[in-house]
Amino acid sequence: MRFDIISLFPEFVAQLAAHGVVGRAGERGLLSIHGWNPRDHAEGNYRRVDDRPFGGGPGMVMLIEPLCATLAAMRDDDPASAHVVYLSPQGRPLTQAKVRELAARPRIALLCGRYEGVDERLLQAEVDEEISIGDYVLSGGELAAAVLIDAVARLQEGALNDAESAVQDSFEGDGLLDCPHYTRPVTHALGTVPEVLLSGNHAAIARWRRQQSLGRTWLRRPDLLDEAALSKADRALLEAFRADWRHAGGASAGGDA
Ligand code: 9D3
Repeated sequence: MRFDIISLFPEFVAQLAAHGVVGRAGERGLLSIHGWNPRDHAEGNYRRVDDRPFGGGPGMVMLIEPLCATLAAMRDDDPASAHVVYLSPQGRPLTQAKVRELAARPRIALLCGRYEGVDERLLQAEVDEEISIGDYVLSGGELAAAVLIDAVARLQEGALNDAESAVQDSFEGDGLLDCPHYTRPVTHALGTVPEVLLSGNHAAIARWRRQQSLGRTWLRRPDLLDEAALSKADRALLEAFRADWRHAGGASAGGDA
C-alpha cells in the first residue's frame, strides 16, 4: 500500500511513521510513504502557499495553484489513481470501520491543511473524502495523518507480530473495551492480583475477563454497548457486574441512563 502525504511538513509525518508497527511495515515492504511539499511547487521568490481570505477575517487560506502543482507532481511520480483524503475538523470522524475500508485501498493521498484551511474550490475538485480524528483542535492535519497511517498500517497483512494480533483489540474484535491486565508480583503494596487469574481454571478466567470487558464498557463507554445485541450469557455477566458494582457502592449513574 502506498501513502502520499501532501503537507508543508511532510518529513514530520514520515518521521512519525518511521517507528513501531508502521516502520516495520515499511521495512517489510508492505507500505511506502512519499512526502510532497506544496512549498516546492510554489512560484516566485517568496514561494507563497497561502493568502488572505476573501471576505476578511483572521488567518490564511492555502492557495489552489501550489496544491494543484503538488498533486500533478505526485501523479507524475506514479499515475496509479489515489484515493484523496483531506484531513480537517469538518470531516467525518475516523472510526475503525473507516480504517478497515481505507486499509483495503492500494493508494491513499493525505492532504494536510495548515492555517484556516484550503481554498474550497481545490477541495471540491480533488478531494474524495474529508476525515477528522475527533472533536478537539489541532494545529494542522499532520498529526491526524500520522494517526490514520498508524491505524491503517497495522491492518496490512503481515504488519503485526503474533503478540500484537489485531483481533483481540477493542473495536477490532467485538466492540467492547479490553479487560484489566496483571503481571508479577502477585502481592504488592499497590494491591493483589484477582484470584481467578491465578486459579488455572481457564473457563473461569475467560468468563471473568468477558465480564470485566462488559462491565468496563458499561461504565466508561455506554455508547459502545448495544445491550440488545448481547448474548443471554453476556447479559447475565453484565447484570452480575452491576450488582457487584452497586454492592461496592458504585454510583448508580454509571450506565443506567
Ligand atoms: C482556530 C482555528 N479554527 C477556527 C475556528 C479552525 C481550525 C482550522 C484548522 C481548527 C483546526 C485546524 C487544524 N486542524 C486540522 O487540520 C485537523 C484536525 C483537528 O483540528 N481536529 C481533529 N481532526 C483534525 S484532522 C485535521
